Amino acid sequence: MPFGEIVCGSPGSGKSTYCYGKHQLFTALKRPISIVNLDPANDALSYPCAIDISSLITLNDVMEQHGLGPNGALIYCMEYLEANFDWLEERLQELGNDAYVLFDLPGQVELSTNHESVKHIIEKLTKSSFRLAAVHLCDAHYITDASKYISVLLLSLRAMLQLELPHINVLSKIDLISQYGDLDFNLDFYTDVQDLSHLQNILSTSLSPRFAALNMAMIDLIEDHSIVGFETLAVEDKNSMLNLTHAIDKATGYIFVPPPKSNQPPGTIDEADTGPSQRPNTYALFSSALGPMKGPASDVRDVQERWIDAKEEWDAFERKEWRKEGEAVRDQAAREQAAKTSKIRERKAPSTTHT
Ligand SMILES: Nc1nc2c(ncn2[C@@H]2O[C@H](COP(=O)(O)OP(=O)(O)OP(=O)(O)O)[C@@H](O)[C@H]2O)c(=O)[nH]1
Ligand SMILES: [Mg+2]
Repeated sequence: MPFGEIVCGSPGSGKSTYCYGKHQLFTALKRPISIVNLDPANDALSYPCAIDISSLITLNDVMEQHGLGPNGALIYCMEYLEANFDWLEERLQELGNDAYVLFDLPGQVELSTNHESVKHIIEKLTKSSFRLAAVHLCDAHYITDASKYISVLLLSLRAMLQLELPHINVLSKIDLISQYGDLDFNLDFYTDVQDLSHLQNILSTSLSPRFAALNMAMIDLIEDHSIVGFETLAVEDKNSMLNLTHAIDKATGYIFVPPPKSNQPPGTIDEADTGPSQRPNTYALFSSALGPMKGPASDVRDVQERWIDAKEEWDAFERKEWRKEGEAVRDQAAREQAAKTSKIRERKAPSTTHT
């Protein structure tokens, strides 16, 4: 059964970068992964792309032929894809039953909040046995402003209601958050969507009373449904990517069974007790849907410490670790080179004694 993620969110929230980061991570973990580009305006793809909507239709052609602007043309492209779903289905079938597919959507939010084409495409994918989760990226800097945070909550809620999939909201680019000044609350207030009435004081000082009241009414609505929460993401941070992967695997029920000879992280299980073909499978259970969330970045307080409270110290620590790793790689390369040179000398030795 193929699994996948519908990667959606506002323009520039980091969707394509996330797809590329996940491709690199999964390739290193030997997990299957394919990316489908569904953004017809994405003409400089940064990642290896298995299926590209541009092979079916391009934004420029639609703009020229139908006299549309870029946004209208994009909607047309999505409707065209929906009408030609068999084109997509045929290519997805070629990826096989074990495929794990990321669908990189365009940034126009209406595609995941009110326009029907993406919803219908998802329904068709689900019918064709895909197990999908929606991964909705929101730029983390919005949480630095109370009223923008409310907009993000509403947008996330709207996308959840529209797409009707297991839904993971993500505050992306969390590594940049400290650039935007101090947060009014700890990060877990925003990720867990805790008692939002605390926002009231901030809103009443920054907005006219009428709009503050409107915001409070929207807060009540969000709290009544209490279904919005957020993961965090810093795409270049391996722990952050692994933690998000775990949350998504939990949502879809995906269990990864690595190839029999692959290594598992040290200390996962007692290697002496299990044969090689059993080992990775046991690890797979621990590391996927059934396993508890654990490890660095699995607790939002760790994320707060890494990117907000002690960012400079952690940055300095990581630089030091990278330097050490770099030196170890250089030393290893020098040792290998020295070993090679001495072997060559040994091989050459008999001919020099003859001369
Ligand atoms: N620091 C940092 N920058 C990021 C991260 N994710 C994305 N970016 C940057 O954000 C910018 C936009 O990223 P994209 O991946 O193009 O965003 P997108 O959502 O695909 O954009 P559209 O397709 O135009 O909607 C790029 O400059 C990325 O390098 C992150 O986790 N941390
Ligand atoms: Mg993109």
